[in-house]
Amino acid sequence: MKIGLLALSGIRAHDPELLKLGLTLPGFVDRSRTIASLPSLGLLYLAACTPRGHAVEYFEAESDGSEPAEVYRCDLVAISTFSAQIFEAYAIADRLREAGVLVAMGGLHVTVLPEEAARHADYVVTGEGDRVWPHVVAAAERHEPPRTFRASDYAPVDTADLPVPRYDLLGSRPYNRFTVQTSRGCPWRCDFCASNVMLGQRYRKRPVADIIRDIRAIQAVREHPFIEFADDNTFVDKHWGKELCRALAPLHLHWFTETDISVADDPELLDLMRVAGCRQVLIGLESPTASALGGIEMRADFKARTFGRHADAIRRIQSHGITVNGCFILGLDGHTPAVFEQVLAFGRMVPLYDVQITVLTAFPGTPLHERLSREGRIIDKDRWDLCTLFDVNYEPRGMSAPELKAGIYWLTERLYSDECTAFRRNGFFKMRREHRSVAALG
Ligand code: B12
Repeated sequence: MKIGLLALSGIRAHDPELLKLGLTLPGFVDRSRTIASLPSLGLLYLAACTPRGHAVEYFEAESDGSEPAEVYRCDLVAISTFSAQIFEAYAIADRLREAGVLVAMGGLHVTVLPEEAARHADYVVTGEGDRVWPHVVAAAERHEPPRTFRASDYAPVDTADLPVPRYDLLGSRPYNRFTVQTSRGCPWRCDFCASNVMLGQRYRKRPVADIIRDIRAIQAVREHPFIEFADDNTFVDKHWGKELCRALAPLHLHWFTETDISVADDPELLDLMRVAGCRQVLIGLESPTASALGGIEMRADFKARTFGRHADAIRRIQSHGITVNGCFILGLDGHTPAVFEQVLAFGRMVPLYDVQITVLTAFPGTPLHERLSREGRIIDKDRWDLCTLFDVNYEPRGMSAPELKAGIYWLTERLYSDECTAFRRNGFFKMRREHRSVAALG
């Protein structure tokens, strides 16, 4: 068979006011451009798990949501789904099926809503696709009738036995970053987190040698790749994290990852990360006030417990030459309209190199979605396309939805202003210089 893998990448946001502001604010737009073009690692894994004897090709949907003409030459097309692009994905799937092409859908969104997806796809897959995919391919070969495959019905995925994602299929597409997974899952259970729906399983690290093997496969197709670790929380295990950094150092890479604030507690790890090429860590600070954090992380109240250490932890990480992208969620139940001033004050006091503000978003399958639905606080039910992290689609508790939107516009203009950005960037360079002088004296 000829199998097509179809990714729908890019960034999504609908609020016209925010888009207008975004277009005029350099800091904001630069970041969007940087992250918008990443290949779909999930599909590259599927390619690697495809049984021999089939031709596999990777495609990206066009920026207007249409599919490239070549996918119609495939016998089977695999589509990977996120909520924000799900209606575009369903429309493409409908067109393909009408033209006689078999369609398989998997990924985060359809894992939560397989019945919805089954109206648009021949084969729907819930959970991690690695083990299930060969069975889907076999079903398509035999033209079996539509059905849903659940990863939980197959042997669990062993992260110590993952193949090399088929980076070679990306050809010369202009990706500015390549994704690699070092681990799957996160020990924390934040009520808003959309990744957890996939990862009902425990936090699983990969063997360091496999990670290096995968990076070498990227280097074989791109000379100086910037690596983005597509993890939920990379440095949970500090001992393993150090081993990983020691192995990365000789590769002379630059990389980015998402992790939690506890990396700041281990200066040796921070040193090793810098030497290994870590350029930025993205950390969910979530709120500039402690009161709004209570209960958000449902296992051990991690976010509330670590709140008091944020400013100091950011200083420690950045003084090691690693920039921090601190993320705030606006509209948590504990937030009042004062939160916008409070985030700005934090941004003017603690020089985060990058700062990200997003709207509280009820992704399907999350405890947050369940709670807001129960409380009748979702504004447009089933508008998954609004799950962008930038569009307001719920009634906040401590303010009205229009107040939340207005506050975000107000904060966006100020937080990403030239003046505020310069303060944050200069602050980072100053911290790094001071740390170097102290280290030199020591
Ligand atoms: C890299 C990344 C991106 C890249 C994606 C590149 C791409 N083409 O895929 C970019 C930067 C483009 C991106 C954009 C966005 N992202 Co993003 N992103 C991630 C991130 C950090 C890693 C994803 C990843 O690579 N995972 C590793 C792979 C191996 O896992 P996977 O994709 O789940 O694939 C496995 C299974 O799902 C399954 N599978 C997947 N697809 C298929 C298909 C078939 C047929 C089968 C059988 C199986 C299968 O098998 C795979 C292997 O086990 C996640 C966080 C996370 N940890 O997941 C957020 C995340 C996916 N993003 C998120 C969001 C909100 C967005 C944006 C809406 C942001 C915005 N405003 O624009 C956009 C949406 C883009 C879009 N077009 O819809 C949310 C999505 C939640 C949801 N329910 O949709 C996440 C979970 C972050 C979060 N916690 O909130 N993102």
